[in-house]
Amino acid sequence: MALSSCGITGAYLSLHTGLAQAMMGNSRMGGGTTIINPPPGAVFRDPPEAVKNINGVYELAIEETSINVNGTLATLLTYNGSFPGPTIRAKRGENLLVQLKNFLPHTSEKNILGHTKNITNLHTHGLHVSPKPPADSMMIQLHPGEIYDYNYCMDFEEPGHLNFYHPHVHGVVAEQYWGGLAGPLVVEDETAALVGLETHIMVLKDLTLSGSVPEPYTSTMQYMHGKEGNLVMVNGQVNPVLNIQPGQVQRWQIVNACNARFFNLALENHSINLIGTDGGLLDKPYPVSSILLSPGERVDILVKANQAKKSYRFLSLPYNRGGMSTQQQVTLLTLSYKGSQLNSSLPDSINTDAKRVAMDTTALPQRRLTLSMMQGKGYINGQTFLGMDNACTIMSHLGGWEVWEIVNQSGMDHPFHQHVNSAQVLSITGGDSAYTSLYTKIPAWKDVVIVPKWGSVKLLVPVMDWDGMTMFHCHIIEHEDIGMMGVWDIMAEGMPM
Ligand SMILES: [Cu+2]
Repeated sequence: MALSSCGITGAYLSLHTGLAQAMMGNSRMGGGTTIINPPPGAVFRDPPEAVKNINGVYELAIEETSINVNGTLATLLTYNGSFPGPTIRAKRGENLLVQLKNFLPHTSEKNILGHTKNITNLHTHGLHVSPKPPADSMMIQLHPGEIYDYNYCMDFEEPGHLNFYHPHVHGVVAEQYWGGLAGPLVVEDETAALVGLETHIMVLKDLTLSGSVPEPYTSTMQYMHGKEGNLVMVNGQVNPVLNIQPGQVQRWQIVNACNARFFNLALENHSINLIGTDGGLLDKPYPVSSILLSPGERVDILVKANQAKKSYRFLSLPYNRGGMSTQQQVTLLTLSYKGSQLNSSLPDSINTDAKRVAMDTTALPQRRLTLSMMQGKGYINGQTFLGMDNACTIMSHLGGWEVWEIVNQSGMDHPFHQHVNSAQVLSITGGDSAYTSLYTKIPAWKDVVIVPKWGSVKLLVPVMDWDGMTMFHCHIIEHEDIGMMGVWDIMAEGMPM
């Protein structure tokens, strides 16, 4: 039996919507869509920049911190006291050094899934780095009080993309992520095409507070649904005001760091010019009127202030991700024209290396991964994740290409994420036609792709540069915690399968 819209949803939905309306002064429009349209808030802030210590190491301390969340002092989980975490920057060819310190309280308390709280680690989502210790290994676990020195060789990294870091200990990720733990990780550009543009990082994150703490997980249904917060924030701010000069072009690097909320991004009266995706920069700007951004996905866009001199809302338009979610229209930020006229133009060309891979795929290894949900658990090929040695496991040989078909046997969309290697999208069945026509045509590299409800996706997956044990999973974080995750065992060349 797969999850579909069901009778249990009513009570949760009315509570959810009621809370949102009470806190935000929201209204409802036709077709069951809730409008979250808070008044313009404070001046937009980029996340703080992380600073290396004298040894060239980024130190990240995970701790409970009192944070002003839309006027309420709340205890969140933070990296270095910041919500979202500070921006880490790295370059191709260097070694990225990060020291992670778990300063969470000692506890033997278990969550409702039966996993011990406050154990954590670091996943560098989007980096093409080794999945072995001391790099992006999911087997590293830090108990409270423990410190770990991560070292990521960036020799094979693609320049010019926004990634992010967050915890990845199975069973407790959703709570830690919901509690505040996510931060941006930029791989610097090597193109001259974007030099001099005013650039902003936008970490999209939602949260519902219960008193002064993030609303706790109290039911399996919350894991099945995935939590969506009634506060929808950009860099921890509700509807901040970002100024732009008339005629100016700005670059926005955006990551969806929500547990389960999908965005359908649109800027009133303006085109969005897509120049980069999860895995790097595109060959040229692609103008779109709106673009879906599921949990874990990133977009790199250019916005040109070519309209009348006033304010415009950056919105998330209604989208039905299925299951039990309501459709919402959310105002994310307000773009305010201010200052003297500029005459900036969009670049014609961005990344001349960006190409769609032209390859006869018929002789490549073909894999089929089916995603399903049942009775409080998530499954891939009928197996729920119970550990690295007890999960859906695929074995690949380093140095080749593969075709993965991801099939969704449930009534809600699942954003499918594979670690280490980004892929190109060959085809998508079902879902949003604009998303499909975009990602099956442009030279994009993706590590998260929406697998539409009852639909499927085919990916062309390179297995390059790094061997070791890594993961693939649904990036609705709750679904990962209830087992919609598998192991990708990449064998070094010459090793027998
Ligand atoms: Cu999912």
